[in-house]
Amino acid sequence: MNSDLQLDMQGDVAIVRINRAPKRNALNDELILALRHTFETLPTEAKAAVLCGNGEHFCAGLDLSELQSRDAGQGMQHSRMWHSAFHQIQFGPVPVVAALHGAVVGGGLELAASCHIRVADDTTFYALPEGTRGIFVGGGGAVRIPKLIGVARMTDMMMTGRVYNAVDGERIGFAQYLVPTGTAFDKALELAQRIATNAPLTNYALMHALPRIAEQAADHGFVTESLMSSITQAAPEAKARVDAFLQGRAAKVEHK
Ligand code: 1HE
Repeated sequence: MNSDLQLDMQGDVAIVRINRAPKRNALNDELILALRHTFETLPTEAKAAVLCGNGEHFCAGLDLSELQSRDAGQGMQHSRMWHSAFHQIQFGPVPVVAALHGAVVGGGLELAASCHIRVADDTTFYALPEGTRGIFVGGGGAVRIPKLIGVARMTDMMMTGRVYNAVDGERIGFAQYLVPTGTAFDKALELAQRIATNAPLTNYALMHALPRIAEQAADHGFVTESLMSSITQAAPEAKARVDAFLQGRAAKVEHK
């Protein structure tokens, strides 16, 4: 394990923490490879994960001190390395909840976008300084970020250097949860613990089938949905959970 990345288990939730606060958790090649390795080799008892950062910021993006001149082929390979690490987060074994605070910028925003749920505290801000640094996103942001906020907003962020604060970031779709300063980790852990109690096949369907279905032509999507629906329903765990509700042993949907 790279010393800039910590993995701890809290029950059946894996806590993955970027531990490079003096450099604002900027991502160098070793950290990217460590992220990939960590999510490839999570302990088998992990049923969900929280991804967070030490210090005042979640992540300042690409470590700019490592930005070297690369020819087109080397540049492609470097970007593809980021893709494969973030792909492992999005399509790995367990749902990942990102706990955000402070800067969530550049590659840090791309990293957050590869997680399944984002919890932001009041200090969070979002930016894509690639635009003003004369570069482009390369960690999957061009694919994932428009799915959260739309092409028009991402274009604006990159062309004008616009920074979204925590409130507006939640409003436009960066984060699903906005919580008071200093509580993003606790909320993310609470959500991950709840997610860990879901039927594994349901979590699998949400991680691996839903994003693909949403991108399929509707006619194909309906069929894939039916397949996934029938597979989950056929599992004994689904029957046990439905029976528990019918016998009054499972929680109702509550509106507080
Ligand atoms: C860094 C980095 C970094 C900080 N690479 N060293 N990302 C950016 O363009 C964001 C650049 N960073 C910032 O705008 C600010 O640092 C922050 C808003 C994130 C935080 O500000 P602050 O005042 O808390 O910290 P600081 O004083 O600016 O930085 C502390 C140290 O971290 C300092 O080093 P030091 O040796 O002088 O102490 C900074 O140089 C260092 N640092 N951010 C390297 N990013 C796959 S493509 C993705 C492309 C991108 O991500 S481009 C966007 C890069």
